[in-house]
Amino acid sequence: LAFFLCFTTAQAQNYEESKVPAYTLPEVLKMEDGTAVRNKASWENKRRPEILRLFEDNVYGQMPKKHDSLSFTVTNEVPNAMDGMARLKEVTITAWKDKKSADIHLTLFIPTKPKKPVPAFLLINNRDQNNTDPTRATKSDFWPAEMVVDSGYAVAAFHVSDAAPDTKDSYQNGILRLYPEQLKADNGMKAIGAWAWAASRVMDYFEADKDIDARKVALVGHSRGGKAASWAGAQDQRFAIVISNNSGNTGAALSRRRFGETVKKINDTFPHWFNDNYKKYNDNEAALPVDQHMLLSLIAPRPVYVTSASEDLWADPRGSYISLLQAQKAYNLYKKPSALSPEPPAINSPIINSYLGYHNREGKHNLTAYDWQNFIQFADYHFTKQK
Ligand code: GTR
Repeated sequence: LAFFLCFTTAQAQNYEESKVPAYTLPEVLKMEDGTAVRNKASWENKRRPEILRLFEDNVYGQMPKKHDSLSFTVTNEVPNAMDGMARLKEVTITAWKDKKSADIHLTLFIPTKPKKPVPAFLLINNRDQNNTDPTRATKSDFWPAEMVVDSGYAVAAFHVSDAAPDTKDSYQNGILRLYPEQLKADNGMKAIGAWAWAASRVMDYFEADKDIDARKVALVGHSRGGKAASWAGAQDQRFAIVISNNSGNTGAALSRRRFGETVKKINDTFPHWFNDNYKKYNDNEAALPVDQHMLLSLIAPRPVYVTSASEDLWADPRGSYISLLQAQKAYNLYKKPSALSPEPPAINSPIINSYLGYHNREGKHNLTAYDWQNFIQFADYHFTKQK
């Protein structure tokens, strides 16, 4: 019994700052070979591609660039949705490769009032499908579509299960049917990569929809969806703003802190999220050639907003903030102003007027109306007020 107790203590999650191990983060602005990165050109041509490849190979898996064709079918259109406030479009985005196809179902409300084209918010929905009910019979603060539309933005969502169902036995049954070679590769894409891939296909659709200002799309994801949103926004520079809500381990939080969820824990519980190589870093974070501050740095110079929730220690609020602070090094190359202070702000004190934004909401792990209000403020600042 003594041995068993000892064993379980060793495996228990750490929630104490004093027990965070000493760690050294890989430098955002230093190449693998030790060369310093001093300007935008070497960042964009050398370090950024290097970091992307390190994340593909060691964490999220490859991002397949090629499909044979893509089609967009509007399956339902309601001109006077939301009591006349919005036009509803339900769109099926179909990707084809080697005679196989996969569908992403998009729900999109476009405000009727402001002049077109409009900026948009896109949510990667990882929770109940009813959160994005197109009929609005069910409403949810997880996707407060009326509030977003009322603020002058189009609001869209797709569900992760279209891209990759969220279980280890079924994740193959989405877009991975088009890319079977990924299932065999140690650096092959799995569910999180597939969700990010789908977000980029929605961006392809936005570029074709004249009602949408595709240069002003803010991508939002919560928790596992926030990991996918961060990865999508890191690679696909068409996303103008990236919002990583309570994304935690292998999202915004630093893995080396081993605070709350750890790499081993996430790989054991969700073996279908990250590539096979990532399992080598179970209880071995120091060997990772990246940490999550480098993921956020890839979003530079585009605005990024990270959130935590005060009771969501599993997702390491402090580690998410330090990660954002470290990512600032890439923003500095572009002289993009940041209002981050060395210590995290108080609870419910959002940092909005900054290229790197952050809040720590009072309460539990969730995506709420409070979070969305701040996302809208952040987008207002960057899309209209600041420019
Ligand atoms: C948890 C998981 C987290 C986070 C969360 C969620 O079980 O450990 O990494 O993704 O689920 O998606 O709500």
